[in-house]
Amino acid sequence: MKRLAFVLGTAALLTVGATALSAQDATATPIPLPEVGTVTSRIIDRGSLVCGVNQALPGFGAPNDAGEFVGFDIDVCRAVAAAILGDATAVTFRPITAAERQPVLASGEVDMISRNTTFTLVRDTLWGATFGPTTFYDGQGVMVFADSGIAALEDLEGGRICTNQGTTTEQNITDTMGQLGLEFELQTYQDFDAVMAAFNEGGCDAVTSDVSGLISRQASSADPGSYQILDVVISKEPLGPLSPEGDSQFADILRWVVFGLIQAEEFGISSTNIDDFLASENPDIQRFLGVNGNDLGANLNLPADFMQTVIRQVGNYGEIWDRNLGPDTPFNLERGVNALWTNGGLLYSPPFR
Ligand SMILES: N[C@@H](CCC(=O)N[C@@H](CS)C(=O)NCC(=O)O)C(=O)O
Repeated sequence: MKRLAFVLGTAALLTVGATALSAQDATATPIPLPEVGTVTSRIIDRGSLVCGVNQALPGFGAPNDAGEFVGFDIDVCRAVAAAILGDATAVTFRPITAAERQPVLASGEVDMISRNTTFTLVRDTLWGATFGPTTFYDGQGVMVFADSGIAALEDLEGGRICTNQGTTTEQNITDTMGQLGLEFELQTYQDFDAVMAAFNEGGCDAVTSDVSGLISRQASSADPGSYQILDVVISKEPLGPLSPEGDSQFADILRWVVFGLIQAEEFGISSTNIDDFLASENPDIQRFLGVNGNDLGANLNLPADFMQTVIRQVGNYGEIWDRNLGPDTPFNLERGVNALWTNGGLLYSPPFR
């Protein structure tokens, strides 16, 4: 009886005070909705999201011929801006090297980073960062000249392997070569342009980085056929966006916007067909789109239809993939493990409720 009274009392309170909580959560103790956090506030005040990005990784983050930043990671910044400001173009892109990621996040120079960044325990704790969901499951590979005769890591015994500083890449290659009992010389450079310059001048026998990065470099080079990516993956590199640790409200927005991109693809909701779903009778879709009285957006201090804005302006995960990395691009990447879980991949959004 006591418990029932509690539940009924809670339900009554919810009806009056916290409409943002959905029906499934009616037994949860109502707490005030989160305050707008410091990072979200400064984004709203300046009318623009400052996003730390790559400027040298075509397909993921790089300026196009018109000087506009484009790429898979760039679209993640745009999706967050669409959710908070209602405008996917309200982003100030701040190009950063790998080694600059932690300092610019700590100094508050950027609101978030979306720059092929591997989620690791040390970064999550010591960088003062909160990682969002993984947007691209990757692994570290090795690229050589196609005519080098190098076909396996063993062929790099005594060789020079190059990569850029401030990356997970340095430790992985050192660990792997050590475990195989292979001597090698590691040469590191400030950015990957310098790595490729050294490689092309004969200063390195191989370059190593995330496979996505190697494919990007190979496909956007003058002579892709002159390079060969070895059939070896030496690490797990789950890449995703991150935000400053101090603002959990902004971190929640980032997390749910990324999940929303994935969930939209699972629902089959895209930028071109979204209007067909507005009258859907599926309660999951109604909650997701913020229609029929649903307002999950309030839990994030966002408009009820924030995911509608994101999808209309940026598209779902699959659209973002195709636009930047798909068959009509020089990269033509397979979805592989980056397919939806329903297609045998790893992409899985928790429920929007
Ligand atoms: N995922 C790794 C590597 C990130 C990284 O910096 N990759 C290189 C390799 S493609 C890159 O982005 N280079 C572009 C540049 O030098 O600006 C990490 O988080 O440390």
